[in-house]
Amino acid sequence: MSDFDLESWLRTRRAEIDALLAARLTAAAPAEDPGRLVEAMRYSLLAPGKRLRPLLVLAAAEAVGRASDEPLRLAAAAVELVHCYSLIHDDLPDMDDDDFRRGQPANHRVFGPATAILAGDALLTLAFAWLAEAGAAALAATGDPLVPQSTLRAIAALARGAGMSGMVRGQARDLAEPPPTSLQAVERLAAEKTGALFRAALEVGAAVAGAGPAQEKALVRFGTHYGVAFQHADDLVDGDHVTTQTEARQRLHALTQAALDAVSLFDKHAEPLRALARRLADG
Ligand code: GRG
Repeated sequence: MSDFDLESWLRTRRAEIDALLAARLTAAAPAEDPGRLVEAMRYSLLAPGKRLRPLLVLAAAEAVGRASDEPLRLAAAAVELVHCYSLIHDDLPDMDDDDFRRGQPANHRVFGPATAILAGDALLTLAFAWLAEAGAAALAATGDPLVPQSTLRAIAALARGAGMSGMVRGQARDLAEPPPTSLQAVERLAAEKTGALFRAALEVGAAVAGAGPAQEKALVRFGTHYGVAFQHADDLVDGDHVTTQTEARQRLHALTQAALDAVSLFDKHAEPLRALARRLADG
């Protein structure tokens, strides 16, 4: 058994991501912030979230042996921006119509739906600016000629996970179709709506860290299984599942094991990734 201390790893990495988000999204003076756009972005982004997706970017990069630095953290934070946008839009009256998020009134309840839509739009677009900026900073710091290519891979992965074949597709399915009634349909929806962004997090980490093809494939498999397992875990907490609790629990454990198996080729540097998966299954 490894003596890796997940709690300490999480504390340090979360604090780094939180500090980066706060510093980068500096408060604009009210006169320079038309319609309280930046205030609305900060309101949701800096609210307490678990920062799971950026943590998975960092853990994937660490598995490949890449130490955490500012460009990597910026790329990780970009995934949190996309996640935060999706939560703001998901809570809108024409979507899930939720009043609370991250322990506070939903963005549209404070700023109104129009500003909430724009805050989400601005977070989504900012994510791609940060990925590009992370690549430029890594290139300037290292001169590594492979950086432009890995940056493009990261940008493409995040766009794919967020967009029409990933999270947005899942959201469209959720709105357009009756709720799924079979385990297979539940997991297809989860893979798109929730899993695609987790998978993208692993792909961003792999790309930025310069993972080789076998390493990248392993990390993508981890992300795919982890994403669906996360949704089962979330549904179990919410008592929100169409299958039996027992079946949901079995699937959570099977998918977690599949995620762990996927990264068996890595050495101890993958301990954060493994510990994050174990923690999901342990609740
Ligand atoms: C609006 C394009 C668009 C997509 C919305 C992610 C999503 C799709 C909707 C969120 C609805 C929801 C609550 C799904 C359950 C799984 C989930 C994504 C939970 C929230 O993620 P956490 O627990 O949240 O990581 P924090 O706040 O900790 O970051």
